[in-house]
Amino acid sequence: MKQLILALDVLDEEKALEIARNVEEYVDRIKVNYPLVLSAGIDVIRKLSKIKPVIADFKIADIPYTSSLIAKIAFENSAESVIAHGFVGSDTLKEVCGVAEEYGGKVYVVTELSSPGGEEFMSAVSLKIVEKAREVGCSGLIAPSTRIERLKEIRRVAADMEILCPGIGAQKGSLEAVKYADGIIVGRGIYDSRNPAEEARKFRQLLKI
Ligand code: NUP
Repeated sequence: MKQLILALDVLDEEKALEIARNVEEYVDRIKVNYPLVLSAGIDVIRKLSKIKPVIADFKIADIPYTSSLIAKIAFENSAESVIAHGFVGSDTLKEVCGVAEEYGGKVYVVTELSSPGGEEFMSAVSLKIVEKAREVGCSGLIAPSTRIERLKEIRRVAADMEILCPGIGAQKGSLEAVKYADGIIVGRGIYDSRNPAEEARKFRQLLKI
């Protein structure tokens, strides 16, 4: 079954918990990012993880040692998985995957950002990033729904890996991404709508195709 992942980029903890409870019936996991964690504090991960497993989207992109500390903090605070950047190279990815393994957690690697700028530098190396991520033993990849041709390429070389796709909704990514992804990540399309539960229900329906 393909997954629906809620990207919860709101700034207020109460609001975040309220939205998470409203949509819990329809979403598989919740992804937090810096806006929420820097405003509400790291403990918000633990609180949300009582509702659904939490992906900590810290886009880890540092030297191996510093990256391992970031991953450790995420897992110590109940994150189920972390997101790391791939362009940093295999030493950092190896270190982060090592930490994840200690906690029984997962690591997803960003191939190329879904925003237009992702094409300026990252598209040129994203297939190499896929190879490195696989070599190191990372669980999965983040790939754009906003550039279907790139997503297809990434799927082609990563047939054996889990792929999560952001960009559907506010970034106008294509729903066709559902065909190539194991899960979609939707933020504003759900939490900024008048009725987040209803929007989440519709996305859940789409994943059944
Ligand atoms: O390439 C990426 N694109 C992207 O949008 C990698 C990501 N991790 N994200 C994240 O997905 C982004 O930081 C945000 O948290 C979420 C998309 O939110 P929205 O555009 O659906 O509101």
